[in-house]
Amino acid sequence: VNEQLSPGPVPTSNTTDSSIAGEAPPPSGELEDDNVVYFIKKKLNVWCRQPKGKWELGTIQSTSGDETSVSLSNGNVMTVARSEILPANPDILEGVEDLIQLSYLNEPSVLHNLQFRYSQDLIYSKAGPVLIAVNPFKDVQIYGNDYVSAYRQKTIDNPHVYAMADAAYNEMMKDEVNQSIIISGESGSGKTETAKIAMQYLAALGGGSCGIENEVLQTNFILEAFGNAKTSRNDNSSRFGKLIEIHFSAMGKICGAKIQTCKNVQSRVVQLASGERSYHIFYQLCAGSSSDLKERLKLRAASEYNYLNQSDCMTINGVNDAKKFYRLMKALDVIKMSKEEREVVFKMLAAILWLGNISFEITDNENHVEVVNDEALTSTASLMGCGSEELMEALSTCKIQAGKDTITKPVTLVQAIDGRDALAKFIYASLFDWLVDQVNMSLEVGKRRTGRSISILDIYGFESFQKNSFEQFCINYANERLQQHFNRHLFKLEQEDYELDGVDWTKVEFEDNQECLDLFEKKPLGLISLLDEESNFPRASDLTLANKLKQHLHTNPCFKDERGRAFGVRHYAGEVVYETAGFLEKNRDPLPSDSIQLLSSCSCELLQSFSKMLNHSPKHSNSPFGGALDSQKQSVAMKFKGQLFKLMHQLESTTPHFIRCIKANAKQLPGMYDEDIVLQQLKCCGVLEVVRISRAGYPTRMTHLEFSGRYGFLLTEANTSQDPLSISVAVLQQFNIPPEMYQVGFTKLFLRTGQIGALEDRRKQFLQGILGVQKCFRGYQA
Ligand code: AD9
Ligand code: MG
Repeated sequence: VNEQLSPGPVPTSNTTDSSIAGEAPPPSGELEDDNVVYFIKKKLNVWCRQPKGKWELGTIQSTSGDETSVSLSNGNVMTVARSEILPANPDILEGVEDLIQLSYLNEPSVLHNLQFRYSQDLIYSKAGPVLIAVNPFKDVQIYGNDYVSAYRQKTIDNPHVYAMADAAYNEMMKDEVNQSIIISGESGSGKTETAKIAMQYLAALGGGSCGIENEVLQTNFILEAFGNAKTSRNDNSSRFGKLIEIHFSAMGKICGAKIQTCKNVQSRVVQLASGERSYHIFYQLCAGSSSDLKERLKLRAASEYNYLNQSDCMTINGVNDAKKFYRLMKALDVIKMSKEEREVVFKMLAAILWLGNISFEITDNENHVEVVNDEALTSTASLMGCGSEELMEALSTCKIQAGKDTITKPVTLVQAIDGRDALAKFIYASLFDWLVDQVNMSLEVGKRRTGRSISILDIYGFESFQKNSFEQFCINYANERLQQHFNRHLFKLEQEDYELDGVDWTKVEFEDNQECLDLFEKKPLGLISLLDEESNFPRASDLTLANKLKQHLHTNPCFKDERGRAFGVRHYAGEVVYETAGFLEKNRDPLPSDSIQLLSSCSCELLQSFSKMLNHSPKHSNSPFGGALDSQKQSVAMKFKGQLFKLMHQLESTTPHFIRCIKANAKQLPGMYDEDIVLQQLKCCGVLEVVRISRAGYPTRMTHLEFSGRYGFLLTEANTSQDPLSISVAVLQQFNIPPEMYQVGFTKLFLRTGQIGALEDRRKQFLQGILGVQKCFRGYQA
């Protein structure tokens, strides 16, 4: 036996028992009655839940009935119920790269393993096929050209985004199957950064002569300027979901790309919470444009615009908006956006800012208003390319169809403000979509064949707050869809592995979330259909919506009745209570017909085209302000569902690779690991579910050769056969591993959780025994 196997002094704990064969079966899964004795005897570590919920390491001293006395590593002894104790992993498994290698996959073990790694800046780990990325909130020296080459040449193989991108690339080149990298996680967990890291790797690998890889990377600056904003949880929060599909040539070089986006409500343009900002581009434009441009746009400082100064936050620590604007211009150069087009985009942005400064004057005691004729009005009108009079009329009156006649009526202050804001939101949303189209046109390179693409999805993760509204409703629905994709793929992988090796996989349980998806999608009695139906009733309210949902869905097992205007959904990641306040309005997201007419009459061609995209003729609308959904205008939920289906459809034809981003604390600080926050995310992003699926199956897989090589020498009775399979089986029998704990495949052994840890324990004892003998022997020689 090679002495190198055990450097340093031989530990004396756990090794007093030198007999190997004929022991009680090693522990499996949770801590059961027989295991407790085993744990006491072996002084094995356990996790003990503290009164505040934290888990501490310790060893069991004694047990009586349900009560167990535990000696904690901090020196204290405490008595707790058996349910408060979970088995901990043997030391050799400390900080393993893949959680699946752990003998015990319980929550404290998983949390501890990630923390152990995080404390050494090992921010990436695996949970079976899933890559877990824990946000370091600081620069970690594991990126750049040297690392790209190292991962390419496989001189490093520990978990990394590069390793995953490399696997996707290789698989694509080898099998000509489209691949996808699906990144999820909660706000601020690092999805967008991770997506960029993956793109950098692919650009380095697939960089060719045409420079399109640079264009692909530059799109990040453009989309982030227009789609990201500072929120309370992330200074650079993406307010849209993004799928970028990168195409490769037969030589493996990037030859084009396509971006799809998915977003729900855009209220940020007109309304800001304290400490948050609007989209970066507004501040960048105000800070970075030249004096010439400023003059053409009639632009002022950001602080002079109501849409921006309503929040107390105008700048971001460490960010120079003017520099960012300069950077954006360079990116626009790369995608070859013309000077004229740029000018129009900036005009639209300035028009939105000036719109927010338009004010109203109450003219009678019914709160009817007129638009104040000031600089804000004239600036907006000139930027949009319409007359001040027309803009005034569109914002302060509405037309109602009465038989054959059209009657013009003044609107109230609330209606006027809503109408003005709706126009601003609409222009911004359309501008964003138009920009994505422009980027796509520039990335498109000829006709491509499928089979050689890698899509990267960066999408908001599951959200559950104190108060959850329509935004969370849409986001969580999207995550439910993604989760299904994830589960099905994972299960398929498991199944394939078992089938390939001739193992009976029907013994593996698997939970699908189809029921919850049905709750959202079923027609006519699903959440989205019912919401749309209610949005069509002009007299509907938050309460009628809540009642309607309860009336039709209370028997659904995923639906939960809540008091008043709320309802609950049992998501895969936990239960969420949604407040219906604002649901109808956000789902309708109405744009007054007068505004649509105004847009179509503007001399700005871009605005005209936006109005056409609505496919919405004002003549059909009989309720111009905040009324029912127009029959031709799609509801926000339906549109969202449509975009989501398109994304999912595209992903379904790819081989997925999953990355789950985790943020270690809510303060965006380096070096701080908050167990509660991490645990909650592990649950939400389905990592514990992967672990659960694996636990239900046979997570440990070793070839007969590996297994017999590692444990064969422990056999007490000489095995005459040299065949790895029969040696492996003899090992399993000698150690009394129960038959339900393993399966023997054609090439591999499949073991349930906990089995390998116990075998390792025996192996270690044996080796230490031998080392002890060697030391004695050397001492004797000396
Ligand atoms: V949101 O849902 O769009 O609000 P993301 O996209 O999950 O969110 P983002 O990628 O923007 O989070 O990361 C937030 C911040 O974490 C970044 O601005 C970085 O400061 C920090 N971060 C994330 N990943 C890394 C990393 N690998 N190395 C260093 C990182 N810093
Ligand atoms: Mg993001």
